[in-house]
Amino acid sequence: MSNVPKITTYTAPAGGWGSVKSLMRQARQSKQPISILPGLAKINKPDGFACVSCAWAKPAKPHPAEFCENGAKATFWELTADRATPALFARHTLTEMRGWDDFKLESTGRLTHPMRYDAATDRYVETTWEAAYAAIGAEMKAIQADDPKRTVFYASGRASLETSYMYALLARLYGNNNLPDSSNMCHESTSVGLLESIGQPVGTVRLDDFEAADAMFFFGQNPGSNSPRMLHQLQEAVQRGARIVTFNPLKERGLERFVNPQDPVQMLTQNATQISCQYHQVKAGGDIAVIVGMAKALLEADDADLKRGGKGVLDRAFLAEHTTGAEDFIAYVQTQDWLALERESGLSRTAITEAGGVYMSAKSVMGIYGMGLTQHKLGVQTVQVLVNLLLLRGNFGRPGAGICPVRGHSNVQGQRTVGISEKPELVPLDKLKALYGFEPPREEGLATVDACKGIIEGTVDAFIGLGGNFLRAVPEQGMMEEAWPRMRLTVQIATKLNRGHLFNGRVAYLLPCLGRTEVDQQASGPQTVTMEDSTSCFHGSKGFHAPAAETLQSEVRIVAELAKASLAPNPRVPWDRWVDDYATVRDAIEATYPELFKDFNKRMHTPGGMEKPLPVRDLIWKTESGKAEFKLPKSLSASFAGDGPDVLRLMTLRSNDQFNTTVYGYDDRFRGVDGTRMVLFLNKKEMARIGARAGEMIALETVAGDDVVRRIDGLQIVPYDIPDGCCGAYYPECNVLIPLWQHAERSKVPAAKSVPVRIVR
Ligand SMILES: Nc1nc2c(c(=O)[nH]1)N[C@H]1C(S)=C(S)[C@@H](COP(=O)(O)OP(=O)(O)OC[C@H]3O[C@@H](n4cnc5c(=O)[nH]c(N)nc54)[C@H](O)[C@@H]3O)O[C@H]1N2
Ligand SMILES: Nc1nc2c(c(=O)[nH]1)N[C@H]1C(S)=C(S)[C@@H](COP(=O)(O)OP(=O)(O)OC[C@H]3O[C@@H](n4cnc5c(=O)[nH]c(N)nc54)[C@H](O)[C@@H]3O)O[C@H]1N2
Ligand SMILES: [Mo]
Repeated sequence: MSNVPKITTYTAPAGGWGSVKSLMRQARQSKQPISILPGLAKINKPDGFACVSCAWAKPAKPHPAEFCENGAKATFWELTADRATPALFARHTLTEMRGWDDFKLESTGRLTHPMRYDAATDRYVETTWEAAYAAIGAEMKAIQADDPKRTVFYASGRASLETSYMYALLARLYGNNNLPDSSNMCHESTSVGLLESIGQPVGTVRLDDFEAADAMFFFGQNPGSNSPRMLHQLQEAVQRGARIVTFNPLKERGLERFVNPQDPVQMLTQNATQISCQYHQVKAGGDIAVIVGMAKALLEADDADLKRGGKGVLDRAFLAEHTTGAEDFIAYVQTQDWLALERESGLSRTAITEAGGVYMSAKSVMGIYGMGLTQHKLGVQTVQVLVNLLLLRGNFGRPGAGICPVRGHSNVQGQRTVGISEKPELVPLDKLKALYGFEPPREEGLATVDACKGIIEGTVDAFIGLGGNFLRAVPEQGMMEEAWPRMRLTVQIATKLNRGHLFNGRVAYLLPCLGRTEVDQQASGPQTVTMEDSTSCFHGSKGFHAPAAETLQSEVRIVAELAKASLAPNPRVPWDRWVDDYATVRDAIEATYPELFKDFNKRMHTPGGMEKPLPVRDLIWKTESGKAEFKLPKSLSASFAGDGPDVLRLMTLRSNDQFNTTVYGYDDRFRGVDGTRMVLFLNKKEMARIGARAGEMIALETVAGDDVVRRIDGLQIVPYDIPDGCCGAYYPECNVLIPLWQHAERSKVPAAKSVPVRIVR
C-alpha cells in the first residue's frame, strides 16, 4: 500500500464518470494491451462468457456493453499480464508471504504451474501434473481407507455446472457428503428459510418482473457495489413510476442516486436518477422488528378500512387458499408493542408506518435482500418474516411480485442445483445410484462451520478447495490458521495466489486452472460451460482469451484427474469422455435432473437464459402442508449482540474495490475511503461518548462471553453516518473477530453483520 490514506466525502452518484475512472485504473493495472477491450463486449452475451463477478441476471436483449464497473474489474483481474511463476515461489517462503496483504498476493498475477509444498525449504516448488495427481491420489486413498468422512470438498461459487456436477459426484463416490460451499457463508439462510416457507430454496422473480413491480423493498443488499447491472432495472423501474424503499444501516450510494454510464445524455448532464423514495437506516440486526412493524401498520390500516366498510388491505382470498399459519402470525404481530419495535429497529413508528404505506398502496411488490439479512443469528427467521409480509397481500404468483435474494458468486446457486450440498436429502441419490452403480453416502456432510470445527478439533484430515479462499473467508481466523497445518493433505485449485494457499497441510498442492474468460480447448474442440444466475436461468459461457499459460488445466479436467487418481475404477463414470466433450457432462446432468434440464444442450444458449422451473410462480407450494407457511420469529432482534453500554454491533462490509477476499485496490469511492482498508466507521455520537477523535487508531475486541481473545489492532476511526450502537469495518480483515459458534440458527451462516465488539484504546 503506497498511498497515504485519504478520507473524504463522495458526493457523486453511483455509475457515472466515477465508474469509468475506476475501470480505467483497473485496465492499466492489468497491463494488458488495449486489444483485449473487444473481449469485454462479450461479457454476458449469448455467444460470449458469463461475467466472472456476480450472479445477477443476464437480459435477453443485452445492452451493447452488458457489464458494469465491477464486472469489468473482475475480468481485467483474471486477464492480467502478470504471472505468479515458479520463480516467484523460489524467491519467497510461505512464512514470508504470510506477511503480504490480500492485494499484494493476488497482484502477483495468474498462477502458471502445479506446485508442491516443500517442508524443508518452506516453499512451493514446481511439479508435474502427473506427479501431483499421483501423490494426491495416494494420500486421498490412504485417508479414505481410514475414514472417508475425514476429507472435505469445498467449493467457492464460481465453478461451472459441469465442474460442480463432477465434483459433487467425486465426493459421493469417495464416500461422503462433505461438500461445503461458499453459499454456507452467504445465502444458506435463504435456502433453508425459503424452502420451509414457500417450498423452493431460491427466489421467485425473473428479470422481467422488474418491469411490472409497483414497489420494491431493499433489505441489506448493496447493488451499487455488488450487483451494479441491477441498477439498470432499478432506474427503469423508477422512471416508469415504481417506488423503491430501502432499509440499510448505511446510506449506500447505488440505492440513493445513479447515473447510467451507458446513457450518453445522462453522462453529459450528470442528471442522476433518484433510486429510493424512502431510505431508512435500520440498526444492524433490526430487520425483524422493521418487518413486524410494517405488518402491524398494515393490520392497523386493515382494521380501519374494515370499520369504514371497505374490504380491508389484506388479501384474504389468497391467505385462505394458499397459506397456513396466517392467524398465528397476525396474533403475534398484534401483541408486539411499538416501543419495542422502535427500540429493536432503531427507527421511529412514523418511519416504519410510512414504509408500510408504500407497501399497502402497491399492487405488486418485490422483497429484495442480501447479506444484511442472512448473516445474523436469526438470518433464516428474518428471511421468513419478509416472506410473511409479502404473503399478507398475496405478493406471489403475479408479475412484478415475489421474493428476490440477490446471490453472490456467479454460479453459487447453480452449484447447489447440481448436487454440491452437504444435505443428502436435497440430492437425487437414488438417481446417482442407478446411473453410476454405487451406494451413495446418506449421512449429512459437513457445512462450512462444521468443516472449520473439524479442522480445529482435528477430525478433518484433508481439504480440497475448488476455488475460493476458505481460510480467509471463514470466521475464527486465529484458531483456523493455527489448526490448518495439522491436516494431512491440502489441495487448492485456483487462478490466483491468496492467503489460504500460504497455510499448508503436511502434503500440499497448489493447482492452477483456466479462468472462465479463457479458451478451454479439449479433444472435441473449444468447450462451453454453463452457469445459473440469481433468477434461476442457465447460461452458456465460452472463453475468448488465450490461456494465461500453456501449463494450465481446466477445472473439469482437474476434477476428473483427481477422481481417477483417488477412486477405485468405475467403468460407468466416463471421466475421460466428460473431459473430451463437456456436452456429455450436460447430458449426465440432464439424466440426473430431467425436469430441470430438459434439452440442456439444445437450450443452453436461449437468450436471457434457459429457465429452471420455479413452482411458486404458478402458486405451487412444495412445502409440508402444500401451502405457503407463515413462520413466527423467535425474537425481534436478529443479532447475537445485546445492548450492553459499551458493546457495538460490528458489520463486516465489502468495499467498492474488492470481490470478497480479492482486493482490487484501496479506493472505496462511495464511502470516501482511499488508501487503506483498516478503518472503523463510527458515528459522531458514539465517538463523543467514548471521547474518540477522527483518525485515532484503536483496536477492537469481540465481546462473546467465552474465554477466547479475538482482537484486531490498527483500525483508524472514520466518522460516518451509521446508526447508534453500530459500527462497520471491512471483511476479510475483521474475520479474526467472528466466533465460529456465532452463526445463524439452522443455516449456519456466520453472523458477520452484527458481531458484538468493544473498542479498546
Ligand atoms: N464488486 C463485488 N461484487 C460482489 C461481491 C464483492 O465482494 N464485490 N461479492 C459477491 C458475493 S459472494 C455476495 S454474497 C454478494 C454480497 O452482496 P450484498 O448482499 O450486498 O452484501 P454486503 O455488501 O456484505 O452487505 C450488504 C448490505 O447490508 C447492509 N447491512 C449490514 N447489516 C445489515 C442489517 O442488519 N440489516 C440491513 N437491512 N442491512 C444491513 C450493509 O450496509 C450493506 O449495504 O455480492 C456479490 N458481488
Ligand atoms: N466477515 C465476513 N466474512 C464473509 C463475508 C462477509 O460478508 N463478512 N461474506 C461471505 C460470503 S457471502 C462468501 S460468498 C465467502 C467467499 O468465500 P470464497 O468464495 O471462498 O472466497 P473468494 O474471495 O471469492 O475467493 C477468491 C479466490 O478464488 C480463486 N478463483 C477466482 N476465480 C477462480 C476460478 O475461476 N477458478 C478457481 N478454481 N479459482 C478461482 C482465486 O484464487 C481467488 O483468490 O466469504 C464469506 N465471508
Ligand atoms: Mo457470497
